[in-house]
Amino acid sequence: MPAADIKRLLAEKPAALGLSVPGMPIGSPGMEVEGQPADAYTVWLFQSSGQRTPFAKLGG
Ligand SMILES: [Cu+2]
Repeated sequence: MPAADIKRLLAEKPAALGLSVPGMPIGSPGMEVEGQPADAYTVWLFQSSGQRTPFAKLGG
């Protein structure tokens, strides 16, 4: 997950448990593959209620 999203979470301090990027999408930090285009992926916010909502949409 991009550091910018973690910084945004810490700055905004929503009532949430944390962020997740499931599935190790190509092009996410640490998952870059030379010669392969980045996947589109979503950074999910897990709320204290147990619901998840999109926090950021990246790549693609
Ligand atoms: Cu990976």
